[in-house]
This record gives sequence, C-alpha cells and structure tokens, in this order.
Amino acid sequence: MSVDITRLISGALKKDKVSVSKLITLVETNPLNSISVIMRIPYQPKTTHIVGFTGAAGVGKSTLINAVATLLAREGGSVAIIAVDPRSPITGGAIMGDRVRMKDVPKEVYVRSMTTHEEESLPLKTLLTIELLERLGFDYVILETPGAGQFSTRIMSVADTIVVVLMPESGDEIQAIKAGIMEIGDIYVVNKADLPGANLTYNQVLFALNSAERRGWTPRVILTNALSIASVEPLVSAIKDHAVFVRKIGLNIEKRTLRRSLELQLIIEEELSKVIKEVSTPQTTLFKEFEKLLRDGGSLKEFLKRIKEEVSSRINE
Ligand SMILES: Nc1nc2c(ncn2[C@@H]2O[C@H](COP(=O)(O)OP(=O)(O)OP(=O)(O)O)[C@@H](O)[C@H]2O)c(=O)[nH]1
Ligand SMILES: [Mg+2]
Repeated sequence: MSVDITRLISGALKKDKVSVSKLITLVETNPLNSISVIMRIPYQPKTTHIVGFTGAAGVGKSTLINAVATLLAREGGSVAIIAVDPRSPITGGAIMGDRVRMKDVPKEVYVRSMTTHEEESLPLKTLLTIELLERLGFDYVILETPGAGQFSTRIMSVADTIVVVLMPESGDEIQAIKAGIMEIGDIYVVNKADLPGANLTYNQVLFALNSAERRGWTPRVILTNALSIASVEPLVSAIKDHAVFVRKIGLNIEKRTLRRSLELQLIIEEELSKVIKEVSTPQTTLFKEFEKLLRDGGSLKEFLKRIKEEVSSRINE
C-alpha cells in the first residue's frame, strides 16, 4: 500500500494522469484519511493560480474553460480542471453530469468531474483536491461550479480569480443582477457573443458594475464566443493580469488562509457530527432531559449548558 502511494505520488508529480486520478480517488473516498497522503507530497513553493468559473446552467462555462485551458496549455502552463457536479439529494440523478463537455481539451490538461450533494456546495473532498493539485505543482487549477446559492459564496473563499459567465438575455434586467452574482466576479464574461443581444447585455453588465473597484481591481467585462478559441484570448489575458494583481497585494495568501479555515471547519464538522448523533438518540440522558424540558418547562440556558457538558464528555471518552 505504502509503496504504491510512493509510486503514485512520484507519477503524479510528473503530471501522469492515471496517478493524479488515483490520488484524487483516495481523496474522494476518504477525505479525512487522505490528508496523510497529501502531507507526504513535498511542499511546493511554486504558487498555483486557482480560477473559479461560475454562472447559470448552459451559459457556456465548460466550453469556455476548455478554450482557456487550451490557450494556457499552448503557452506551456500545466492545467487541471475540476468540474463540480451537484446531484439532487431527492432524485439522486446528475443535474448537469451529462452536460460537462470537456472532451476537446489538449491531452496534457487534466480534467476531473466531481459529484457533490446539492446542499453541500464545495465539500471537503473538493477543497482537499485543490490542496493536492497545488502540491503537485499545477500552474492553474480551474473550477467549474454552478452559479447557484451556496456555491457563489464558497467559491469566494477558494478561487483567486472568479470568472462570472453570462450570456445574452432578453428582458429588462439580466438574471445575474437579480441573483446578486454581480458582487463576486473579478472578470465578467458575456459569452455567446455570436447571438443577438450580446452588446446590450455587455452594456447592462458594465452599467450594473458602475466601475466598481475592489481593493484596487476594477472588474473586467469581456465578450466571447467560446466556440472560437481566438475570441477567448482576451479572457486569458485578463486572468493573467488578475493573477499578477492578486500576487502583488497578497490576496492569494489570504485566499489560501480562508480556504484552509473552511477545510478545518469541515473537518471539525465531520468529526463532531458523529458525536452529535450519539448524544441525541432517544436512549440518551440528554434526550430525556430535553423531553422533560418540553413537558415541564425549565431553564433553557441550563439545558444548553448540559448539551455542552454531554458533548465534551463524549469527546473526551
Ligand atoms: N452559439 C454559441 N453557443 C455556445 C457558446 N459557448 C457555448 N455554447 C453552447 O452552449 C451549450 C452549453 O455549453 P456548456 O459549455 O456546456 O455550458 P455550461 O455553462 O458548462 O453548462 P452546465 O455545465 O450544464 O451548467 C453547448 O451546446 C455549447 O456548444 C458560444 O459562445 N456561442
Ligand atoms: Mg458545464
């Protein structure tokens, strides 16, 4: 086992796709245990730039990422793509699994699709996979996430550069403005520029941003047609400009701290959730005290103190 992992790590450091995949599978299967594997990879002083693409279903995120990765790889950059694919806990089916279109990326680009539960947005396994890819020395890690709910806030603690993807829309106000997604992007892309209404949407986005400045960076707005790689070049330049900016002000260090704090929070949650389940089953004293409180009344403050006592004594067992 251990010899295998040593071999996997040395393969993955050479960007061998099979080795990288096997290591990510270890992370996915048991995130907590995989930390000991990740720690065995020598720390890389080189910084990985993490780019998050977010936006509504079908706007062209995958097609754009494909083009961006192709251009970065042509310049000799090593690129890994993680497409986060939420599954509905109700139907269990993939919402967009069959829509991830990354078949045309150059062979040196690593692509991985990662299923998550809809409600857990960026789970520990995804964060640890980023940690792993950083240690493996990838120049760029590109994340594709749906632009809904929790995802858009968590991506801010994870990606150094956030690209919000939109497409031409009819109607008075574009959906993204209503959805509050205009707060999070470093770069806004109006994709499908070949469709009617692209210029109008472009102007609406510019107007909505109103030259907003974020710590010295004015968000860029770019028109693309992801089906033509050449039209994606300005987006790649903007990503590189933002990477320079981020490093200049140390934002990448802050982001890594935020991400690791989120990792720690998720590890603690995972560890504590077992204890929480144990102390709240109907057989426990705590449950009986809870029922008594509901039946006879009493001090809620005292009861909350009892919860802490029970939880900590169970942890210390
Ligand atoms: N006309 C036109 N079609 C595009 C463009 N970019 C992407 N498409 C098409 O739009 C459809 C959706 O593209 P995807 O890249 O899968 O979009 P996505 O945002 O990744 O979709 P989900 O992952 O399902 O949310 C595909 O049929 C693409 O070929 C574009 O610039 N112009
Ligand atoms: Mg997609």
